[in-house]
Amino acid sequence: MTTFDRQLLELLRDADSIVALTGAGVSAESGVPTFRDALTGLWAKYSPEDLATPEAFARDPEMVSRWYDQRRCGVAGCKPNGGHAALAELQRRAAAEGKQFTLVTQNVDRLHQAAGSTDVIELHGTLWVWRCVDCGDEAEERGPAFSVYPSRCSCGGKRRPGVVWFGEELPGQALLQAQRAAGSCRLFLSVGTSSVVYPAAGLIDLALRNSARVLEINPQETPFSSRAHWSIRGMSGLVLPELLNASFECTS
Ligand code: BJW
Ligand code: ZN
Repeated sequence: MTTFDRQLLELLRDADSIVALTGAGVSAESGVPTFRDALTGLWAKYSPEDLATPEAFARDPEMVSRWYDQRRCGVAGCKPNGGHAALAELQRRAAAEGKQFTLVTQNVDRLHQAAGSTDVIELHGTLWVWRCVDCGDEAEERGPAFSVYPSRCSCGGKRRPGVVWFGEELPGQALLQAQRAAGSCRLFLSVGTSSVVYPAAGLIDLALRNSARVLEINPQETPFSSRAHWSIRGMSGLVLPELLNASFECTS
């Protein structure tokens, strides 16, 4: 059983605005691979330049779509874990008390929504929506693996996954909303992200510059660890539920 800092528990209980930024680590305990973990991360086996850029899709749409469709089908078998559930609970608690809670995710798996979180700000899109590169038509794909790669739109155009690749702009409205929330919150939680991909990682900076308290939950150190007010080295699926329970029970 972890003992948490009392000030952190009180802030988690009392703060009138909280932002949580999540990354792939939040879904690791659900069986979704992260990107940069040394042995198990996707980028340990595949090169991001070959798969996660618009140039890669233009060069080899078949390979890129096949890889993303495999990931879509893999995630279909994954369930949210205790970390997702705790963040959904934090949102419900905040709503009941008339407080602000904003969940910003870099994840493309929609496991937060599966756990009951609402109004999730998706900075890097989602694996579940595919978009025609010619007419822009979007469709949610929850079915079995595609039979043709790249899959085709009714207009004949190639369809790409609705994720944000390197060098692509993030969805403007989502980024703006996330920046506004980060720049005005009291407590910022950075959970399961290596904090090396921008502009998402810049949200932590924005929160720090506006005097928010920052809690990081990650088994590994990140470029922001030394600036976080609290750094908990652990797995979010275990730490978040314990932390939430402790803050519920905290009386002062
Ligand atoms: C656990 C755990 C457990 C394990 N519990 N934790 C400024 C400075 C430098 C570079 C740039 C900059 N601004 C822009 C850039 C370029 C680039 C960038 O940031 N590059 C850096 C990598 C150097 N950014 C971009 O290109 C972005 N676009 C952009 O800026 O456009 C500008 C523009 C303006 C106008 C016109 C046009 C363009 C786009 C970034 C898109 C990122 N896309 C990806 C792929 C999505 C699709 C897919 O799924 O394939 O998003 S890359 C990948 O990284 C994915 C993730 O969302 C993202 C972040 O990774 P995340 O979530 O942090 O995962 P990991 O694996 O890195 O970390 C996991 C962590 O969990 C680890 O720390 C573990 O320890 C921990 N962990 N188990 C808790 N159980
Ligand atoms: Zn089309």
